[in-house]
Amino acid sequence: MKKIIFSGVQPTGNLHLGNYLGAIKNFVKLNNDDNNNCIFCVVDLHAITTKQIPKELKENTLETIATFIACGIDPKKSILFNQSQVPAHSETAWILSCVARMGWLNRMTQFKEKAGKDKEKASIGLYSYPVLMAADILLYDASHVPVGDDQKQHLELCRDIAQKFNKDFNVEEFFKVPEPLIQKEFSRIMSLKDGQKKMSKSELSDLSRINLTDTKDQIVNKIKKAKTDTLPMPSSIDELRKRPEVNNLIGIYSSLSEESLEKIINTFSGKNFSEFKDFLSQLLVDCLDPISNEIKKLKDDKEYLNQILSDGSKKANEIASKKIKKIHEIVGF
Ligand code: AQP
Repeated sequence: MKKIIFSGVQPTGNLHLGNYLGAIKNFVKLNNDDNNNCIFCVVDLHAITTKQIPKELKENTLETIATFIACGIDPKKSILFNQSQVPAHSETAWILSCVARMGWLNRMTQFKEKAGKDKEKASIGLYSYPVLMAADILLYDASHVPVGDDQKQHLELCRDIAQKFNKDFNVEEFFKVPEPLIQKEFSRIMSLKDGQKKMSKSELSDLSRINLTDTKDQIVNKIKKAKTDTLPMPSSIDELRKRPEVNNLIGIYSSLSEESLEKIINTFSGKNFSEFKDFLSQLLVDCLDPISNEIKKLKDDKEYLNQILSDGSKKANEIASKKIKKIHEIVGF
């Protein structure tokens, strides 16, 4: 039996190094494994939980697909589509929102972070975002969901919703309870300006993130300006853990080079930050330059990208429409 892998990315702007190291790099590995059937979704319904400009949303959807392919996901092996083209996602989300409990959603930290102080003005969609995410995953009987660490809580909620639906309607194992696939190390890449905040597309300052389409000069400049502290490079893991910004930069280095933290610390211990930053910039440029060139090339071929979305949506609709039909029967429609 093949594993069914499902994950989504919001088309809310330039994808960044956090999306790449926390999620997409893992998607590529999973896509390359013949034991998996992978479904990767551009979650445009999730994107509109915060304000989007329609023309930009369309462009960002194509850019997200271009990024998937540029990073190494093969559209012939994996299903790539956008969520809005498969109506069963919205419909299942409604049904599941009648199963999920307010108390469960009230605990979601992402809503609290994204809604900020003025929760009264946040959209209802932003609040029920994790229920839609559960619908995405459960519709395809996904066994595994590769995500960054920030989505861990939402996945736990998805598991709770699946179990409650199965129990409430007495349909044991109708919804498969999915397993999260979260990398052990560096599953949360932090902002270059604040080691306590995650790197994010919606953060106002572009200096806080490395976009996958950044030029060499932009990368070098952002790493040069990345926040550190006044101490020299750390000489032990214990010391590293107490310095969030430095921990983040060395973590990025380790994740890209696949070298252990110990080895990196030994190499740079006691040296100036500028020396380490030069190596890190070079590593980033070597890794991201081919991806960024490919994204730019693919973005010019809108016909090709639209064709991939249309083919992927057809395949996804075939799977999802069978599942929603069964949901109707179970619920009593
Ligand atoms: N900083 C991060 N470190 C590790 N993984 C991350 N992911 C996002 N940020 C980081 C992972 O990338 C996948 C796609 O995320 P998303 O675009 O659907 O939504 P998000 O988590 O809300 O990402 P952003 O960049 O913060 O977007 P905005 O600003 O639009 O909300 C997910 O698997 C996520 O875990």
